Amino acid sequence: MAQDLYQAPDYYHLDDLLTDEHKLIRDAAREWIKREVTPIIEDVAQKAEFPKQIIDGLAKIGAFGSFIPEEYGGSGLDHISYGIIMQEIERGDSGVRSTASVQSSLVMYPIWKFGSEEQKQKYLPKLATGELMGCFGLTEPNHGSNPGGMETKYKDMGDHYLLNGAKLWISNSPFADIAVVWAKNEKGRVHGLIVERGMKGFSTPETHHKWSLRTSATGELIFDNVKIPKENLLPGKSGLGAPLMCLDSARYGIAWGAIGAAMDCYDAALRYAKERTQFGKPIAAFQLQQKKLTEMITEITKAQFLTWRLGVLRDEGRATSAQISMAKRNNVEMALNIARESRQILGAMGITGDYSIMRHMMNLESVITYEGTHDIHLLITGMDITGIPAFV
Ligand code: TGC
Ligand code: FAD
Repeated sequence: MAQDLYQAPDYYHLDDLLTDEHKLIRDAAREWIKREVTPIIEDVAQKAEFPKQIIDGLAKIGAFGSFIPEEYGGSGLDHISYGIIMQEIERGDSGVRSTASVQSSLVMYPIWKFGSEEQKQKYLPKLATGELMGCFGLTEPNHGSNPGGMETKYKDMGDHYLLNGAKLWISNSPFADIAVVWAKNEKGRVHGLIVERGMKGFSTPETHHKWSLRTSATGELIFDNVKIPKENLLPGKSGLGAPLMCLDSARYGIAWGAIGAAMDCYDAALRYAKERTQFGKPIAAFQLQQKKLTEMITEITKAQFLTWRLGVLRDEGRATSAQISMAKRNNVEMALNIARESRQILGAMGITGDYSIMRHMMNLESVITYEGTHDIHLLITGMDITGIPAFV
């Protein structure tokens, strides 16, 4: 990849609304991405490899459980800090951000919120350093947008539970040490269980040939009569609301993350448009290209403020699931549109790995589908404003 010349756009001086601590966290993450991720990311994406060598660095910038209290190994930071870290990581690559989101919001968060004190002590400090990596199993082959229909089940066998079923499209599954798995008991009630690699009957085959999120390992979770110790059940909350609370945390991070991808595409397109000459002028001098760039920075600025406000509400404990859905939906679509427009500004160069734009564009095709599809988030907002669910 060409040299990383990234200059983060901040058209309305959003920086003025951040604290000194936010800026320090942001600068550290930004500098680390430039130093450790940019130089390798294109190569690993082309090879469809998860870059394990960056796990330690991700832990050091606070990407694993920044909002988890320090007593459990987290950084005890606010939600705006978590968002900023996700934004900076996704500026580098959505697949890397996925690894961090899953670890923080989908593995550490449920153990912290719904786990026993023993589970918190056992897992959280090691997840915070990356010594243990985790994954989250909700989606199944027959149940994606409708996880309430899940077929994965466990049975109480007296001294242990017996788990059977399968999960599909699971980020981090091929290398995760533990999986937070959502399954129904004999009464049909959803509970979370911690499944550890090495348990007999548990396997995690990798899903290959993805054109998107190639730096993130995706796979299945297969449970064939897996004996789960009783102490591995998350005791704090049952029902579909428990995994949906985790999704709120992850979707919030994605709303910030997508802005990072958009900012990177816009920055590259603006620089290219000023440097590339056709018909004796920089292409930035043509009105058609200015329209594209103007619309991009307008949309980025709107998304930055929407998301910053969402962060304030989340820090105050007032952000609703529907508000989070709106931000995830808006920002991911915005980023995907900006990636497509930026790609065009670069002409043929836009399809090469010399620039990050095509990689962002392909990654965002997953981001617009996972953590609730674009359509599902529309229906969540629709239900919130009308009071009428239109899912079925
Ligand atoms: P519904 O009947 O509406 O709700 C069931 C229960 O849950 C409660 N609830 C929530 N609780 C907390 N937070 C939320 N956001 C909640 N939303 C709903 C609700 O009150 C109810 O509680 P109770 O006590 O009455 O039982 O559920 P539904 O089955 O009608 O589904 C609603 C719907 C469609 C919105 C939901 O299922 C949904 O969001 N579907 C999308 C599925 C999804 O997003 N899957 C993501 C899988 S993980 C992933 O993609 C990771 S990618 C990560 C990466 O690599 O970055
Ligand atoms: P479906 O639910 O089959 O939807 C197909 C289409 O139908 C979509 O366009 C959808 O919007 C539309 N649709 C569905 N229902 C309705 C409706 N009621 N009204 C209107 N339209 C509707 N899951 C996990 O549990 N853990 C993970 O770590 C994880 N990581 C992922 C990583 C990647 C790279 C990808 C691609 C997915 C990942 N997922 C993960 C799964 C993801 O959450 C699901 O793909 C997503 O929820 C959609 O489910 P589906 O693919 O089965 O699509």
